Amino acid sequence: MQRRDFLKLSSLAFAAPRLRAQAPGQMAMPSAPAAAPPGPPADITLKISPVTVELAPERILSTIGYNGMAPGPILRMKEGKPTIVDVINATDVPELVHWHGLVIPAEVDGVDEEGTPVVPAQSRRRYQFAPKPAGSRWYHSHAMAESDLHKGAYTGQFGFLIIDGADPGQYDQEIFLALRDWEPFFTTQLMDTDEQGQVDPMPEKPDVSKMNTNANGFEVTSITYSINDKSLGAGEPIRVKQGQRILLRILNASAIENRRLALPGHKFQVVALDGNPVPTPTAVETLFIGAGERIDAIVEMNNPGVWILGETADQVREAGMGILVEYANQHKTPLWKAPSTLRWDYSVFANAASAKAPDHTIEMLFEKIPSGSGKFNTWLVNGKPYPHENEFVLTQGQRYRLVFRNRTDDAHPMHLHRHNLELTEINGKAISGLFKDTVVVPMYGRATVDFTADQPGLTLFHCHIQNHMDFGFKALFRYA
Ligand SMILES: [Cu+2]
Repeated sequence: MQRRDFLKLSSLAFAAPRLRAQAPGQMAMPSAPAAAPPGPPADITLKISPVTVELAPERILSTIGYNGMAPGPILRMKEGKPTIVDVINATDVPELVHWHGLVIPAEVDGVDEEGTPVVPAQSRRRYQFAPKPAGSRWYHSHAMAESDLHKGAYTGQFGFLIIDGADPGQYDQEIFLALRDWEPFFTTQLMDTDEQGQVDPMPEKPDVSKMNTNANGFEVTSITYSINDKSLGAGEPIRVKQGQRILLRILNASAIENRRLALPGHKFQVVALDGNPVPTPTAVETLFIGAGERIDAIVEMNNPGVWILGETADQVREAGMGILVEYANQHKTPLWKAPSTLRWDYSVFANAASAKAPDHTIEMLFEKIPSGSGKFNTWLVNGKPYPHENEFVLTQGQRYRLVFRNRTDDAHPMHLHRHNLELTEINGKAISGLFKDTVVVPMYGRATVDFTADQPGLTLFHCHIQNHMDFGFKALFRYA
C-alpha cells in the first residue's frame, strides 16, 4: 500500500500547496479583553494571543500561543488543591482550554460538547477546579478546526501541566519534551508511519470484498517539526553528566500524528504512561507515543558522547523532530543510529493478570468512509458520525468495559475525558494495571478499556487526531 511507502513523503509534500501560517483575522487585537473578574486573584493567568516561534534562525513561524510562547508555560498544580486559572482570549475566535487527563467536572473541562462555556473572543473566563490525579497532564485548545488549519490544536496552544503528588522516583534532571509538527496542509495521501516495525495480528481487518474502495479524502500532514519550540540542531542540547538519571517527560502535542522516538546508545525506562505510574517499569529501545499521550521515562546516562534523541523516521527527524543529548566534555559530531526494533507493546508495562469482569460491556466499532478526492473522509462510531443521541448512557457507580474495534487502516489515539481508563486488553492479550486517558488502538486492531462511571455529566470520547475528531470520530457519554 502506498501509505506505507513513507519515502514518498518529501517529494509529495513539497509539491503540495503551502498554507499561510496565520489567518489574517487572528492578527488583529482591536481592544483589550474585559477587566479581571471580582473575587480572589487567579493562581495562573493564561493569555491566548498571536505568537512567533523561532524553530531555527531562518525558520520563524506565526501561530497562536499561551503567554507569548508556544509551547505555553509549564504549569504545576498541587493535587486536590483548588486552583483558579484566568484565561484571557486576545484573539477574534472563541477558545476553550482543555485540561487533558484531569478528572474534573464538565463545566470546567474545556469542551464545548460537554457544555463548558467558551472563552469568548476578546474576552476572558475563569476556570476553577481541584486538579487530580497527580502526574504528567497537559493543556491545549479544544476548539474545532475542521477545514481551518490555523485553529484549535493545529496552533501553538499546548503546554505541560504537572500535577504534583506522584513520585517518579530518583532523578537528577527533569526534562520536558513536547513533540510537534507545524505548517499543516491537506493531502489525500496517507503518510504516517504507525505500523513501521509492528507485527500486530490485525484481528479487525475486514475481508477485502467488504472494504470501501472509494479514493481517500483529505488527511492532514506537515513537513516541519520540532521538540518544544526548536527544530533539531537549532536549540540548546540536553546537557548531561555520566552517571546521571534523567527523567524525560514526553508529550506528543501533535494534532496530526503518532510518533516514535529513540536515543541511540541508551534505553528508556518507562515509569509512567499518560502520567500514571506503570505496574511494570520496563526498559525499551523505542517509544511509540500517540497524539495526546505522555510517556515519563528515566534514562541512565552511561554512554558518553553526543547523541540525537529523535523520531525514528529519518525524514521527520531530519526535518526537525529531534534534540541533542550532550555529555559534559564531549564535542563529537552528533550520532544517530536506528534502533534494532521499532516495536511497541503496551502489555510489557502492565500486569499479566486479567482485570476483573465489568458490570457492562459497550462495543465501539470504528470505520472510515473514504470521501474521494477533494473532500473530507467521514469517521464512524457504530455506523454513525457524531452526534450519537442516546447510545452511550452510563449508570453512576457501575463499571464499564469499552471494546474498541478498529476497522480502519490507521492507528487511532482514543481519548476519554474526565475518567481514568484501565487498559484491559490489547489485540487479544488480557492485561491489567495500566491506567491511561488516551489509548492507541492499532490499525485493524482491538483494545479494551475499563472505567468506573463516577463523574456525572457529559463526557466526550474522541480520536485525538483533530481531523478525525472534526469529521465524525467522537461520541458523548451521558449519565442516566
Ligand atoms: Cu483517528
